[in-house]
Amino acid sequence: MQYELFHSHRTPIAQRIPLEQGDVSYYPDWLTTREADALYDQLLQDIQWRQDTIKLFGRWVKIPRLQAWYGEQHCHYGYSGLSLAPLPMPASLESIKRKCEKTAKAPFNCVLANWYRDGQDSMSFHADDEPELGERPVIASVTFGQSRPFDFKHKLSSEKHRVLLQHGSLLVMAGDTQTYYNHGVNKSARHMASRINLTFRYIQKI
Ligand SMILES: O=C(O)CCC(=O)C(=O)O
Ligand SMILES: [Mn+2]
Repeated sequence: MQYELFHSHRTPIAQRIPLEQGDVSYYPDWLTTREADALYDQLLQDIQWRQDTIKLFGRWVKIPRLQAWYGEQHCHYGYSGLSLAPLPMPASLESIKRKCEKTAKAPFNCVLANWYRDGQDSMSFHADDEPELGERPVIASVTFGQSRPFDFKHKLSSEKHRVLLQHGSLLVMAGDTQTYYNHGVNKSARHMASRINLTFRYIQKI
């Protein structure tokens, strides 16, 4: 039997992020505070967190956060010399995945989990534009814990936009967003508590 974590059937309220060539919607109160608090604790336990090493300019370095990769067996994830085989999703991730599918109106079959332990943990600017994600991928990003600024930077122009991703929020990136923009989470000199982010994706089976 599938277990459901969510009992509220509210229609979440979307804010459109004003990117000239992107398609990004932000749902600040996607989860109730109670749901988000409970899931934060559950995910810290359920996820097999690891600190991976990547090759940067010829040197092996530890990435500045912990991560884990879950999904269907054919879903492989890799960059900069790192290759991750998918673990099967625990019930908590499956349940969040189904809720993302309802809001984003798109299917997902894998998720990258990131744990930013403090303000020194970060993710550098990148686009989720790997060929296995297909053209114009839909990516659903769910945040728990510390709010952190999430920055968009146009790949060719000087256009920039910042969104503060709060506890229990959902950000859906679709359309040409990955084609035209990079995104990232900067380090912060201020005190930052811990934050978990989940990015659900869909990898085609070929
Ligand atoms: O932590 C975040 O908000 C961003 C994560 C991200 O961009 C990714 O997993 O590709
Ligand atoms: Mn990303």
